[in-house]
Amino acid sequence: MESLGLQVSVDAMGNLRGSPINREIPRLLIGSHIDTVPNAGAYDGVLGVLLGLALVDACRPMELPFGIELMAFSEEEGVRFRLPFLGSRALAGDVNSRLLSVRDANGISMEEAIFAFGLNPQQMEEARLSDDTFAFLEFHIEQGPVLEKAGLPLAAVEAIAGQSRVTVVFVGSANHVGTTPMDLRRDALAAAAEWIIAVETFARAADGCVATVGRLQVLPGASNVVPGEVTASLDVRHASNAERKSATDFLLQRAQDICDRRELACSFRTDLEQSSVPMSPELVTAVEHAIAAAGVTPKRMVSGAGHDAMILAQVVPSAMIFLRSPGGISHHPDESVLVEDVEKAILAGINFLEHLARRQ
Ligand code: HGY
Ligand code: MN
Ligand code: MN
Repeated sequence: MESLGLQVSVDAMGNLRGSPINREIPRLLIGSHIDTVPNAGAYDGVLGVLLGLALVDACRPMELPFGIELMAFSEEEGVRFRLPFLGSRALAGDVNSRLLSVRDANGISMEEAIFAFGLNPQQMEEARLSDDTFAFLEFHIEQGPVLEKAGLPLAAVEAIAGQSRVTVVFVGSANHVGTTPMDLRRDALAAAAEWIIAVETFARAADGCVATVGRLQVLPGASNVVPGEVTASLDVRHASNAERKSATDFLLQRAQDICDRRELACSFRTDLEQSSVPMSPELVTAVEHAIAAAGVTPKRMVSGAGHDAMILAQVVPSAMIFLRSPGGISHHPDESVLVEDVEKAILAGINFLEHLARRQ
């Protein structure tokens, strides 16, 4: 960023920003996240930051009537605090004391973690998006099979599917595995396992719905103790908010029914209710034209994965350009991109900047 003449700073939520020196002109924000998931690939998020750098570099001779601010968002995935989009929420002015009080698995609050990192959460207001930002563009890998199946390198994202993240706790009773007869057990892991199959069975039959139990904590976690308590994560996605909510309600009711029959207790904590978010229709059309001008058949699609653009879209017109994911693989070390697709993305990005320049 510094080598491109940008002013580099880290804001109170840990976002790394490269801001144009000239603060008098309107600016376009380009960026994505630099955190990721455990055992991940090398492109989810960070590719969008590097493509932003490449565009700033490529457009230097263009004398654009606007500046480009680069953003490397912190904590988009929500792995540590079970809450995603923390960096982009700071730009949207959506960080409050309740959020800062959320604690990680070691009991450390978000506020304590920010201080420990050497930042000051009291300066969160300064992280808000600057008023003269007129649009946000995020490049991102598709993370699914659609573009590979269509034989296309790029797509314009028209909307980002909503997501519900709920923590479900199954409470039975721990006991000795050798002395407790099967009909006298209240096995929390057996109950959770029955529910996990019910989640998969439901989602397989529900058109356009994906539902996943990705994290399981089993207590006390010894092989010779009947599991007394299981904490499970539920992640439900659907392009329609109503369908997603009814699917989530149905799956939580299934957990309750299974626990009632097995004489266990269960409790739910909703960690995230994120509605589907449309991208700016005008910018989606501009992205389609920019893709076509790069010699690629334009295609629109909905994103099943969440992105910082769904938070930024609440405060500034936003657009996303997807790049093909070979094998449809993501959140896995085998995640990759094709160099020629990255080249097309830069070309489409330059076309998009020229379109914005003509529009200013
Ligand atoms: O979970 C997601 O949708 C994204 O990877 N943050
Ligand atoms: Mn991700
Ligand atoms: Mn991502």
